[in-house]
Amino acid sequence: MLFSAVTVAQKPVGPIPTDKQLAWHELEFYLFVHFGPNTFTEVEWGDGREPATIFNPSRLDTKQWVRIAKQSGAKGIILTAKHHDGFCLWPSNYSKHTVRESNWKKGKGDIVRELSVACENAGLKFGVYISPWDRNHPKYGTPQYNDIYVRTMTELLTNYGKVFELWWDGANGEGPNGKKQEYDFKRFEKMARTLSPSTVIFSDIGPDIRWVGNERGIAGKTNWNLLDTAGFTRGHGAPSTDTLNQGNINGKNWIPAEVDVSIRPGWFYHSKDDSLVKTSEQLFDLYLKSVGRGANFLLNVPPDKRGLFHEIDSASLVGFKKLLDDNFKVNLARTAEISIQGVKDSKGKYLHDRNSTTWRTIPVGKATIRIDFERETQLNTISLREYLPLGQRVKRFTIKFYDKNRQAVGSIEGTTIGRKRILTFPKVNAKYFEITIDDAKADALISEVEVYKIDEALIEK
Ligand code: FUL
Repeated sequence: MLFSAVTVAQKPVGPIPTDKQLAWHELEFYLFVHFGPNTFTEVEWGDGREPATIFNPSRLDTKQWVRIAKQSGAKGIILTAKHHDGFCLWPSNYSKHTVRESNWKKGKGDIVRELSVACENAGLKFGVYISPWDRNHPKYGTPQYNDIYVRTMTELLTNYGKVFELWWDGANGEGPNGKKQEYDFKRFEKMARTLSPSTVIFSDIGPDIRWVGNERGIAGKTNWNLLDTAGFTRGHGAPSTDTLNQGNINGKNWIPAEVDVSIRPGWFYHSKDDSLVKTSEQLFDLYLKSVGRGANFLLNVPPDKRGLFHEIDSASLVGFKKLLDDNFKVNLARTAEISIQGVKDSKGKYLHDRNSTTWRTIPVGKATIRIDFERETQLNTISLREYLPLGQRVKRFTIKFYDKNRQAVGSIEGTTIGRKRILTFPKVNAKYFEITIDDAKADALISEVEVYKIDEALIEK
C-alpha cells in the first residue's frame, strides 16, 4: 500500500543540514545594508584614507530601515559593520578609524548598537559583514592583523545581542602599506563558532552558506545545497562561479547558496543612480530566480547621505511585498483532490498546508502525484518543496497538464527542487496535472505543492 510509505522510516541521503542551517533556509529573504564613508564620497571601494569626519549622516534613523525592511517582508538585516576601507560603524577598541573619530553624534554614536536594538525590537534578525580586507589598518599585511580581526569579530559577536549571520567577503587586496594579508580563516572560524555557536557563517565556500557565484541575483535552475570544499580557499581559490551557482550533485558538505544583489547598480548609495533603482517587478523576478530556485535572497538597500533608505527604494520594496502577497494569495491546490498513482490520498492535505514538516514519499519513476481541480483551472505557477532534513534528493521531474477530456495540454520539466522550486510558465487551462519524479538519489520526499495564477507580466523573464 503506497500511502503507508509516509510512515516508513526514511534514512538520510547524503549530507544533511544542521538545525541552524534549516532555520536559515526558512528566512528566505533579508536585507543587506552597505553604509559608510563610501556613501559620502560616492565610491564603491574607499581606499581607507578618507578622513573619518567625512562620515556624517544628517538624519540617520535605523528604525526607518527596520520599518521598511518589515514592510518589504524581509526577515533580517546584515550590516557592513566594516567594509574594505576599514571604517568601523561601531567604536571599536582596535581601530582609530571609526564612528568615534567622526563628527556624527559628536563621536558618541554606534550604528551597530542602534541597528541591532532596532532589529531586536522589531523581531528582525541581525547580522554583520566584517570585511577581512582592510585598507586602513596599519597592521594589515602582518600576522598581528589576524589578532586584530579576531578581536574585532569578538566585539561584534559578543556585545550586540544575537547575530544570525556572519558575512565574509572574498575580496583580498593590499593594505595601506602595499602588503597583502594571509588570513588565518581557521582561527577566525574557530573563534566565531566558540563566541556565537548559533551564527551561520557565509563566504564563497561556507562553512555554512556559500556565495551563489554572481552579484546579479541569479541562482542556478539546478541548485544543489551541496558543495565540495576540499582543496579550495576563499576568494581567488574558490571553486568556479558555475560550481558555486549550481552546487555539486554529490558534494560532501551541506552548504546552500545565498543570492546577494543590490537594489541599485552599486553596493553603496550614489545619487546618480536614483533613476536606476530596481522596480518592484524586477525584485519579484529576482525572488523567483533566488528563493524560487532554492536559495535565499539577500537584497542590498544602501542608505543615502541622510542615513535613510531613499524614498524610491522604499516604494519599490513595499511594492514588491504587495506583489508577493497579491500573487501568492490563493493556493489553487487547496481545494484540489490529491492522489498518488491513482489512489486518492486523504493525507494529501500535507502537500498544500504551507508547512513543510510532513512529506509524502514518492518512489522514483513510478508514483505520480496528481492534483485534480474541481473544474478546469487556469494556472501558470507551481511551487514545490522537498523535505530537507533527510537530504536533497530529486534530480529531475516532469509535470504534465491535462484538460477535462484527459487530453494532454502541455508539460514542463525541472531538475532540482530543494528548499523551494517555483516554476512559472505561460498559463495553461488544466483539469488536473501530474508530477513524476524521473530521477532522484532515493525516494523523493515532497513536502509541499502550491499552485497559483500570477499576473502574466510577472512570469519569470
Ligand atoms: C564584494 C565587495 O567587494 C563589494 O564591495 C560588496 O561588499 C559585495 C557584497 O561583496 O566582494
